[in-house]
Amino acid sequence: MARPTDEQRREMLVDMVTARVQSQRIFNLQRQGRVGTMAPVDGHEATIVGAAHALDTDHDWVLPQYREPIALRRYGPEMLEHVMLYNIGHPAGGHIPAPIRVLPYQISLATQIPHAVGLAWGLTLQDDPGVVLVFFGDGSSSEGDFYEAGNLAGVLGAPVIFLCVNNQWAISTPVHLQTAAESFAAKAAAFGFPGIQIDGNDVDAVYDAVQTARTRALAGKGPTLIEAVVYRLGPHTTADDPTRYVPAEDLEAARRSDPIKRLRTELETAGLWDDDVQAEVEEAALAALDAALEKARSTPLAPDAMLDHCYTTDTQRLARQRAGLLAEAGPGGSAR
Ligand SMILES: Cc1ncc(C[n+]2csc(CCOP(=O)(O)OP(=O)(O)O)c2C)c(N)n1
Ligand SMILES: [Mg+2]
Repeated sequence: MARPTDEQRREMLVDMVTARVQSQRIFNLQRQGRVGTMAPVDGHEATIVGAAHALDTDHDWVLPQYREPIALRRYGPEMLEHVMLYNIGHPAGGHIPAPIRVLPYQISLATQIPHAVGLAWGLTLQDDPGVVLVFFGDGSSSEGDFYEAGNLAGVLGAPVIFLCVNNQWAISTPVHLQTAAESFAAKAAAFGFPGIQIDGNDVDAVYDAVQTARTRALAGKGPTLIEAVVYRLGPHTTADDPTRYVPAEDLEAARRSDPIKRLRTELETAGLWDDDVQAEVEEAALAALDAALEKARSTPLAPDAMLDHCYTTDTQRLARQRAGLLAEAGPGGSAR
């Protein structure tokens, strides 16, 4: 079993606390009308952070859905800038500059999964020593893209890790209405590669599962499907009222398994964490968030920015539209 060191576990808790505090602040900013709709991270931290810490940020790629980017701090401070640009609706939030190996937010369910397989197969063709980890939800697993991508990955033996975050809900659809399968992990049998179910609130279990899958992928043995079982502790998004459908007793039970409480208790017992550290981490997280929001708000917005990052070079139609937008804005024009 690959076990993280004490120092890694401490770093993981820093990332988990940072993500939750920042996510809660962004939630409040939405309530003030300062950012758009957002999906809180609460309850998913051990899975996202544990996975990120098992990867090599210099070589391995991460394709998130929409709940993960705030917890991918390990990939660099640029991630928070991306999150804030995205949250204010700035077109620059649709792109993460190199060398960060993380793709932008994906709202259209499951489309990141075939992208991950293509990217992973591309790495193999280029003899690039990296793997690709793709996050998707229990709800996304019902999309055709998941099955097509899983099948192709199995056939190609692509170096990809499918990480299904089973948080029990797809908005208001509970897992028992999502699938009649015994588990999401069991679906790997149809693709011809291993599928394992783990406790996604246990950062050590996530770290171990991702390390094992990574080693396997790098050895040319192909993909792994990991189902991380967690519980969505917050609303689906700022546009949701979960009190209408989440049973209060289930939520209460899930709160007792809160991944942050769990790791914090363990680290406190080992003398590696205390209230002062907690306060310092929270303060630094909020300061970083304020700075990233400020930076995002002052990022210039070119009138034709929405056409950037669609293609490497504009198609003829895009080029015409770009010229039209620039002409409309006039010299030195801005979209704001
Ligand atoms: C192709 C597509 N269909 C429907 C939606 C609407 N939608 C947005 S989030 C969501 C639920 C997704 O659930 P899950 O994959 O479990 O992720 P979670 O929100 O639980 O993290 C749905 C149905 C969408 N964004 N894209
Ligand atoms: Mg879900």
